[in-house]
Amino acid sequence: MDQAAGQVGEFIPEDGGRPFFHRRAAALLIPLRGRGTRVPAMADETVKHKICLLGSFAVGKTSLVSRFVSSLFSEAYLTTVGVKVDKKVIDLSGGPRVTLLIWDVHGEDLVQTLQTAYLRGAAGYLLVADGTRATTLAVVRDIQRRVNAALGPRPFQLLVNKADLRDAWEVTEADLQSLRDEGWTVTETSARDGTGVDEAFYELAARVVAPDGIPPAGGR
Ligand SMILES: Nc1nc2c(ncn2[C@@H]2O[C@H](COP(=O)(O)OP(=O)(O)OP(=O)(O)O)[C@@H](O)[C@H]2O)c(=O)[nH]1
Ligand SMILES: [Mg+2]
Repeated sequence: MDQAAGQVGEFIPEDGGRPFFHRRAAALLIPLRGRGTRVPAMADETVKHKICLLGSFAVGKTSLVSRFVSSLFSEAYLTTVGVKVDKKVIDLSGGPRVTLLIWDVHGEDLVQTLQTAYLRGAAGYLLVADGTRATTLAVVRDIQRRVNAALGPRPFQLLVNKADLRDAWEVTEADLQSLRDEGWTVTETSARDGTGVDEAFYELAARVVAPDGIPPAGGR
């Protein structure tokens, strides 16, 4: 993973969490500032935010990341072992340039234990369900409860994936409406044809960088 400094005087911890101030770098910069010297720009000045993709196995987490980061899709199913970290720099309209560190965590079901170590430092997360399997919706509900307990409130949203197979969906509109009624933001996506994918990542990123740090209603 790229651990280059995000902003001058900041250090990005290994787990991709929020940057903290690096005293040694600050000490080097203060004399320069005192003489009115321009502080040289560093190569990568974006703010970095870690987000996680969480959900049952085979719902399409890896495929969604691949669609978002590389505009690619594969029919092949290669289960993720552990975690895979990708990076994408995005420009939020009217907002800052942001580097998303995207943690694609292996799938899990109700009987497994969520690896909370993967969550450390996450600024927000995407829950992923598979519209063709209603059980995957129960899984994300359970994951959300556990992430909330582990991390505290963070912006999140639900992606109900495989929208290109809409005719074969077990998940009903009523299921999704009841989640919306609870304040969840729900987006139907297809990693296969790209439906909703960019929108979902950009919307989460916008919430993560919300100026007051408080996501709009529905983001918790
Ligand atoms: N039709 C369709 N198939 C999809 C879509 N997204 C993923 N798939 C397929 O679903 C299977 C699983 O996709 P993955 O992206 O590997 O799923 P995952 O959630 O990362 O799985 P784990 O790593 O095991 O947790 C693959 O065969 C993909 O091609 C989609 O939007 N539509
Ligand atoms: Mg995967």
